[in-house]
Amino acid sequence: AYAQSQPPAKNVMVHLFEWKWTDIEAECAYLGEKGYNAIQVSPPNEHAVKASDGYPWWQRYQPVTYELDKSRSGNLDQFKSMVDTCWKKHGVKIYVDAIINHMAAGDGIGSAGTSYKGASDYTLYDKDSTTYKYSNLDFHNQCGINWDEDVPAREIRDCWVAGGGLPDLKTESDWVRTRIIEFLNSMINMGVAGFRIDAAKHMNPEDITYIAANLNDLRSDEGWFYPGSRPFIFQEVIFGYGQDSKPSDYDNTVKGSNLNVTEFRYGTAVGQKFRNDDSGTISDFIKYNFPVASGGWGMLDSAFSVVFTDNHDNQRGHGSGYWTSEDDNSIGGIVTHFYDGRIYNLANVFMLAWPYGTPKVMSSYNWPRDVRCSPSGCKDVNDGVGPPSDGSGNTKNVACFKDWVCEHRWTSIAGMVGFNNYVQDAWNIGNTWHNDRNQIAFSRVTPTGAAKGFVIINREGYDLNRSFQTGLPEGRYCDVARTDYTLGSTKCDGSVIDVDRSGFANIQLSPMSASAIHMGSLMTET
Ligand code: LAG
Ligand code: CA
Repeated sequence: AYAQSQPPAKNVMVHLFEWKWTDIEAECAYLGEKGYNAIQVSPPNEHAVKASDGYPWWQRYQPVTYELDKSRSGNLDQFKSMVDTCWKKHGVKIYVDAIINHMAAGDGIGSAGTSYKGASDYTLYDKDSTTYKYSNLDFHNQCGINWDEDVPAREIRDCWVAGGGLPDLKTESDWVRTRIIEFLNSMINMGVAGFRIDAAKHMNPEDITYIAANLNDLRSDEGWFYPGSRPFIFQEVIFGYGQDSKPSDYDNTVKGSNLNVTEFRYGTAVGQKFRNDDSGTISDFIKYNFPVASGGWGMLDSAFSVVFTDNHDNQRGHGSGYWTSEDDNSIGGIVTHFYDGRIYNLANVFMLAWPYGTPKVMSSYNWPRDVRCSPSGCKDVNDGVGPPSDGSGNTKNVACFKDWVCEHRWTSIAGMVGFNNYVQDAWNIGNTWHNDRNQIAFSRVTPTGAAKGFVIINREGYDLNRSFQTGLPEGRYCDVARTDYTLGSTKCDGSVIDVDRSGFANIQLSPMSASAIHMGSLMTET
């Protein structure tokens, strides 16, 4: 008899892009049940309001103050309540998207009513009769990054990003560092468990390691984290060929905790193989040893990498996204995103099954994509459109599968989160199979050779019927890629897979679908 095991660890994050705090708080029950470890939330501090641009999503990447009351996602009480409920009731952590490289461009009035003057006057906090400000002393001289040339790292890091518009903070100065540390600690003290460091590529790695080293431990009072827990930090460093500020400059360890890096090369590779552009098929992952624990395919070590099929930038042609040709439907770059439908679904199944990095699931909203092409390339003229709103920049409540795409609730993706948890310690692959084109299968195997999960992906326009060696113990398993399965349940309202006493299973897969079973979806013991 085999006892139904507990998952060894939780590792999957979801980015609830532009969701309001109240909606996230409500969603945490679902996320906890499915086994999600953490949520990346949109920047919570006061930001620019760009009414004349139609309240674009990117206004939140222009910080005005470090006050958390109020951003487009809600006010301070709602933020605190979300952090509290998600962790204490549902075991889901909050990671904050932290914009610390720069401040808002130009002059204006922020989302909480604070006025600012670009690069010369920002009132960060006004607390306990002490006012903390950034003045012109706190910014680098204005210069834009000229990507057309061999750009030295210093220029990438000290010049102003976003076309030279965003005032670049002197993150090397004590004053600036202290303000940033206070800002991040204010959130740690509320129970926040980690940070995405936006535009990390545009800061010196030593500035980030200094800030990281001076952050508080996570909260450890009753009901919070183990004493001595460090924040999970992942730095946004977009890999660019030949560029001087690169991911391997940032994979540091501070106080025993790895500072992770966004591994954009992963999403590019997964997009290329799954989309079947000119760059191969998904069999290549098996044939050419897609990275497992240590790097390969140019990527960092698994222990330093945050991986994703797409993110809020490259799904709409921002950030690393780039345009190819008019007949390329991969608008926003060669990554795959929800517009690709089943291809995207399968790419996420692969990401959540393969033992590399800390996976991040993207959860998007719909927008009226409108791509216009010219000889110099293509652009979505609606790439700035913000979240579903009332027309005055007030975000609507989430309605999944309508204006909000909710990829994290797609059956296969949600089911694969549990798979990923249950196979955490099985960080090798085994029982590999491929058809030299777009069908693959593999087991997740522990260092001592025990299989804990098995997955098959059929990204072809025809069926796949075959007997597979799964490596798993005999029993009846719920297929978590095709069924909305509740972990630990003895019921499977969908497709089951029987593994025989020698570990074989007959599997029938229709076109563009996947199957996955794991020790946590074993429903019967024999
Ligand atoms: C990033 N990486 O280092 C993100 O990948 C990138 O998407 C962020 O820019 C950037 N950091 C700053 O946080 C986003 C938009 C930009 C937008 C910027 C500031 O992608 O398009 O720039 O946020 O809101 C906007 C306008 C620009 C303008 C600039 C300054 O789109 O045309 O020059 O504001 O006014
Ligand atoms: Ca900088």
